[in-house]
This record gives sequence, C-alpha cells and structure tokens, in this order.
Amino acid sequence: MINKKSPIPLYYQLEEHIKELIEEGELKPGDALPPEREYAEKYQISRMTVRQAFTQLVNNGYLYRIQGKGTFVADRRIEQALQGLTSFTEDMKARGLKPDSQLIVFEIIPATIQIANQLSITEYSPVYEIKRVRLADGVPMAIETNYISANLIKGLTEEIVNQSLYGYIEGQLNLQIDNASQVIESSVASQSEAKLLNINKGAPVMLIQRNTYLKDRTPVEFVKSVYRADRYKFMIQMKR
Ligand code: 16G
Repeated sequence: MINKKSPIPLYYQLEEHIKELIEEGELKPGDALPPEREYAEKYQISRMTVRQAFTQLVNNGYLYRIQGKGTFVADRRIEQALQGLTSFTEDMKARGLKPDSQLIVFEIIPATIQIANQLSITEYSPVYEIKRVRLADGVPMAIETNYISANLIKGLTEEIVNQSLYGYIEGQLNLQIDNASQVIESSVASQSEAKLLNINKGAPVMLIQRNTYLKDRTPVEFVKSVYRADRYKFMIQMKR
C-alpha cells in the first residue's frame, strides 16, 4: 500500500489509500479510523506523516475529528428535500456548489409508445432526448435522461442544456413549471453507469423517475435519473 521508494510523498500515498477505502465502502460514514499510532506502526511511517494525511482528508471533507474521541469517516451525502420542485442547478447553487453538465446525448427522436404516453403526445411525435451527467464541483452526482416534447419546448440547444433546462423553460419560454410526481427505487450501477459516475460497477444507486407538469397538467418532461447512493439522501417533512 505504502511504497517508501516512490517519489510520491508518504502522506499523500496514505491519503489516497484511505480515500479509496472510503470510496469503495470499506470505510463507511460514521466509522472510526484506527488511531494514528496504529497506522504509523503498520506502515512503518512517522505519526507526523499519518497526521498530515488525516488533516488533508479532514480539510477535504472525507473525515472529521471529535476532540478526545478520534477521527471518523464523514457522511458526504447531499440531503435533498423532497417537498420542493427544484432543478439540479438550483439545488447545487443553494449549497454553494458549482453545477455542471457533461452532455452525453442530445437529439430529436420519434416518441416510442411509452414516452408518448408519459408526455401525453402521439407516438412518433418529435421528442428531445437529453442525457447528461450532472456534476457538483466537478464530481459526478447523477445521470439524467430527459424526454421533452419538441412541439411544446421549442428551440432547445446544446448550449441551453449545458446550463439549466428549467431556467430556459421558465426564463425564456415563460412557461410555469408547476408540479411533478416522482418515484424513487434502489438499484446498482451497470458497467456504463459506473463509468459515467466514476463509481464501481455494482455500487448502490437510486433510480428516480420524474413526470413534471405545467399548471394545466400538460407534461413538460419525463425524466429517468440514476443518482449515486453514496452522495445523496432524501428527506421529507411529514405531519399527522
Ligand atoms: C432535476 C430534476 C430533473 C430536471 C432537472 C433540471 C430530479 C430527479 N430531476 O435534476 O427532472 O430536468 O433538475 O435541471 O430531481 P436544470 O434546470 O439544471 O437543467
């Protein structure tokens, strides 16, 4: 794990090793890390080096320290409230994160019967298929595939979908997005999803389907998303 002959600094090697354990799920949020002394003995490195690696990981949000208790694995998941109908761009900006998109597919296709049903249009009507990896501060969070009627939402371009879809629909087209229904289920990442999300094949993900409507119930979009389960958790307020 630690190669003393390598020109790569020892603290950095340890830092990368611990990061891998966290990303692979060997170390889970809330887990206590073995004390610095143990790492130092195990790898025959100084405690200063271990401390430096820990400090880097604390500063980058992978670990946190509790005085007198030790060092723990941080929960890096974004808590997403389910009440509000918000866009990815709005969600990330509200958290001080920089939203980005990596465009995978952008084309107009004839609606299949399933997509036509979801969008309340006739089969073979023109539909935008937009597949984007959504990133927060450069980290891939989700893969979103939107289906949007090209007769309703006119003039979409790659530049627009690299920014915000909701921003364009409301800001440029003056259509008011009103409500949505959403289904969330658990799954595991396929090979291709894992590659796009930079996670391991078989890692847990959440599948989200959203149908979004205007006030008069006209469907605006049908969206299938794959969210990283290690980066997202969902929260809803309830009252009885
Ligand atoms: C959210 C929505 C998605 C919508 C997108 C618009 C979910 C599961 N999905 O990610 O339906 O198309 O925001 O984002 O929440 P944009 O305005 O940044 O393009």
